[in-house]
Amino acid sequence: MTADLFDGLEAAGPAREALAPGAVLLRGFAWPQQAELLAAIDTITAQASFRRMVTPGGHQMSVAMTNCGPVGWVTDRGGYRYDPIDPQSGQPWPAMPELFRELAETAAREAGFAGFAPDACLINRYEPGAKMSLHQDRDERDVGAPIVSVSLGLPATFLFGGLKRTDKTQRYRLVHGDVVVWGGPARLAFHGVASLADGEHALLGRRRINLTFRRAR
Ligand code: MD6
Ligand code: FE
Repeated sequence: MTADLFDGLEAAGPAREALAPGAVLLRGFAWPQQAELLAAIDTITAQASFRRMVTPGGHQMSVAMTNCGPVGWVTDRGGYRYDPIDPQSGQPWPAMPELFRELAETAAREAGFAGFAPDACLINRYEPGAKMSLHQDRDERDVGAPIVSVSLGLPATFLFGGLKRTDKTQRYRLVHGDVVVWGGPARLAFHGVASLADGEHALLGRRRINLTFRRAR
């Protein structure tokens, strides 16, 4: 019985995988909190619903987004920014649950970035076919702080490249409960998510949800 469980873990890869200097994948790190995370996401999205934002270039994103915390990442025809107000409701974003803050802080510490205090949590929802093109996360004032990324629901292929858009990318499969921490020399690496394959997740159905925690200001 125990052997079977361990076989499963080994099949998913080692518990800790270095993607690059400064970037580490912590397999299953959010697994113990999964039920509370999903309940908190439901509460947040009841107040600030998922919406597909428009890029400055006028394209509607395939990924639906919302936020919690003091500031939220938004995009519209005017550009990308962190905003304390949800433009959809005119209200502040829902508060960041203590559970979120703690998970982000402990994952960052585990990866060698002690003292991470996120002020923004972007919540991404992928349905089959949704993807995120190669980009850098560079709208944050202080790129000295890492980013912590939590994957829930359907598996995704994460693309991870270098500091130049044209650098070769590597592919990693991220599954429910995996956490990627990303800072230091990797902080401005290009990355993206390949078109989500269809499937059925026991808790989330035909969806992947990703939380990314940042120190934005
Ligand atoms: C996603 N993640 O996994 C999109 N950015 O849905 C990101 O864009 C990302 O996972 C910076 C650091 C980690 C990430
Ligand atoms: Fe990103």
